[in-house]
Amino acid sequence: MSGLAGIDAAKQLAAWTAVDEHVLPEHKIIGIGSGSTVPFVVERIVAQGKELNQTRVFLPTGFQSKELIVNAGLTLGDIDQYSDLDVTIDGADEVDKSLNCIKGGGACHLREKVLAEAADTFIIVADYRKNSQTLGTTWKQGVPVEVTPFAYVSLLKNLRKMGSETATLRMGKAKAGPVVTDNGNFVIDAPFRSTRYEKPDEILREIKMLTGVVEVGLFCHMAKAAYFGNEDGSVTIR
Ligand code: ABF
Repeated sequence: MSGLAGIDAAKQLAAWTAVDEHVLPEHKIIGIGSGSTVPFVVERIVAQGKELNQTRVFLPTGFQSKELIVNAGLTLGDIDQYSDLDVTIDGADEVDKSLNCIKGGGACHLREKVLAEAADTFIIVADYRKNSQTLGTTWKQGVPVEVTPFAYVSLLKNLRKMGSETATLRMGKAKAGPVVTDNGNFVIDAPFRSTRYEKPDEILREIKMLTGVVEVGLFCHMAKAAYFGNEDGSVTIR
């Protein structure tokens, strides 16, 4: 490892190990996720060599991911043209014992889920802070829900009725206005009581049925494996 400290070293370890095991020479159509661990995924892929990477196409899950691919000199692909991916690697806000994930802290979860579903293999990379038994243990911000702006007020009411009493519209850093996703939508963060997270697929289905919901940041039964870099320089693979 390149001498990074603490959490960054853990992210790099998870990313490098996952790439070494799941991005093989025969893998040509590759989905690149979002967040702060994924840059280490791209650096490891670049290290596999220019010649091999010239035979590959890389699909982004949002603006940050696109910039990563372009700045690394990798070939950008479009999901319209490359709808079947070999592998997608992405970060997560939290992962439970069954590899269900909360994703969307970066408001990219719609495109992340599209690329995760379109891939033969979907892999999660994260540092040790994301490795939980049950969702909601460390990630307290709630389930990210991408919503159409027209419906956000009614959705706040319906999510609160559903048990997310503190559901809130995600505001930009300057609080000047709501976060707007790459798809032109808003995000509502919907926290639930801890017991509800024991069946994340039930929360997912209930939220998804609400009118105005575009996508839910719960990825259930999708990841094939998760790689967690640990503080002691080891990696946990689940
Ligand atoms: C992304 O990874 C998002 O879904 C999530 O918010 C983010 C968090 O991961 P990291 O810790 O790598 O920034 O895919």
